[in-house]
Amino acid sequence: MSRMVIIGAAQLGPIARAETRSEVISRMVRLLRQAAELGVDLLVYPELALTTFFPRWYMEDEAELDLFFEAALPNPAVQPLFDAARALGIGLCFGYAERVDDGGNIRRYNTSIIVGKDGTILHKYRKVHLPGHAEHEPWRPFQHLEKRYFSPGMEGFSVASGFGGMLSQAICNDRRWPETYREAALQGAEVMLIGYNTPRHYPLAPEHDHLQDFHNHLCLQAGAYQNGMWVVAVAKAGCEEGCDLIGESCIIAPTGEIVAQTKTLADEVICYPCDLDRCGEIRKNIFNFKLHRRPEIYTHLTIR
Ligand code: CDV
Repeated sequence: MSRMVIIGAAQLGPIARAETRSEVISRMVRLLRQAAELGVDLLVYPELALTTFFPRWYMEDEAELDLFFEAALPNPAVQPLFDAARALGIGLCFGYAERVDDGGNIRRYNTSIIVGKDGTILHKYRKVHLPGHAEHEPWRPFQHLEKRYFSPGMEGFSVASGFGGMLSQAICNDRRWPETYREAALQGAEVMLIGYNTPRHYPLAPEHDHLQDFHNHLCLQAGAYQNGMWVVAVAKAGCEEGCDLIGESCIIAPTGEIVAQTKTLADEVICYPCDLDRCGEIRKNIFNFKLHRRPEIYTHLTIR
């Protein structure tokens, strides 16, 4: 089996609050068709790809909140994306808001899935690092209520085999934490797929607003290099309901080099032929975990 996989990043421009699932899915299918022309094997979309980034609004009404969630996937609204991907022979990765009804006990997660070329779900990940706050903070120009609307994923970082290699997923804020990549790399991950919604304005430290693009690539490139893995990072970008979201979606080689990057803040596809054997350039050498890691010394990480 070939170890070359053409991975695409399907950046989405802003999604309005009033935009329906069908309208969003049509946009996603349009990008999928562009990716097919480029020979893409696996197409990656952003975090919470099916709706606007709703944690920016405070909502008390659960029925209103649930409009942004999926109770099951695939469902009739999302099925056209699964059908088109299967017909074109392309795998998918996308984020969505997941609502679980466990015998009347409702839990909500910020979730992402990888779908194989045959339409089966290969991997599911629930966001571990939930940023923001749980209560309404009216002083902010916009809310970031992930801590209110989602439970943190307790399954942690895991891997799945597919597309000739080992894949893992993380979501947005996870990309800033080195443990994310290392947990996956220690399980053999060769590709990390990450969707994000990152406002340019960070109300707690606005003096860092001009560094948002830099910090985005800084942590993604470090994660790729320090773990010898491909990283595919995909934005929801542009001015969404008055909130500016950064773009610069990119594909990063295990050397830490950006090999493809979007140029717009709108719907846009980029891709790159990722040779999974290139992970060895780093993992058999400078970051040979077996030879050089010293977990017995990292006691603050390994002992609670
Ligand atoms: N969606 C996110 O997780 N956004 C965060 C912001 C709030 C800092 C991020 O890390 O990009």
